[in-house]
Amino acid sequence: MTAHAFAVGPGHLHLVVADITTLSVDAIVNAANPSLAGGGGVDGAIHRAAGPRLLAACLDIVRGSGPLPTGQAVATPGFNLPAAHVIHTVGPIWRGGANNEPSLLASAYRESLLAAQALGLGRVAFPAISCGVYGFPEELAARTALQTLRQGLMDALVAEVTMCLFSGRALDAWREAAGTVLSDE
Ligand code: AR6
Repeated sequence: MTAHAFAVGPGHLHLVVADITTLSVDAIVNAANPSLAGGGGVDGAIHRAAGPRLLAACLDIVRGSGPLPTGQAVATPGFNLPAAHVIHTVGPIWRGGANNEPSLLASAYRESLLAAQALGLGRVAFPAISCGVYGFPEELAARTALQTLRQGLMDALVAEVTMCLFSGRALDAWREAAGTVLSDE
């Protein structure tokens, strides 16, 4: 597994290339949609690996509280995953950039960190939210995410964040953004 580590305030941020469903962290973040009913991409992979109890837990949440708004986050158990918890968040669909997309993406990261903090979870892994089907440009997503994660680590919301990328090309883009947003360990 390729890994790059950065010290950020009292915590650490790692960039890795991996399948997020294999990571043994306290929580993995799911790039979901408001229905929490599963889907393609990383959402589909997480539901397959966690097993059917994850969908049941998600549907319970939507029955109780309604669809999850873009930029918000909610936690469930991880069921069959090595991660104990899944934090479901909804990133923005890219519609050209003039529709609040960067601040909604920042909110998805920040709210996920706050959900982890509320459960006392120290180690959280994120996929590149909105960078697949939702079409967010990778370089802008990386800068926005890393600035938000940097602030969350400085605020000690969690101790360790892993950005779990899915290709060498994505890793290159995130490394370049990290060079401007973070400082090397
Ligand atoms: N591990 C880590 N990253 C992954 C994995 C994996 N197993 N699989 C895909 N990725 P996407 P979005 C990367 O489309 O853009 C779903 O249908 C992928 O390469 O999963 O937020 C939901 O239900 C990309 O970089 O999420 C929503 O409807 C990143 O994960 C919608 O897609 C995100 O791609 C959400 O779209």
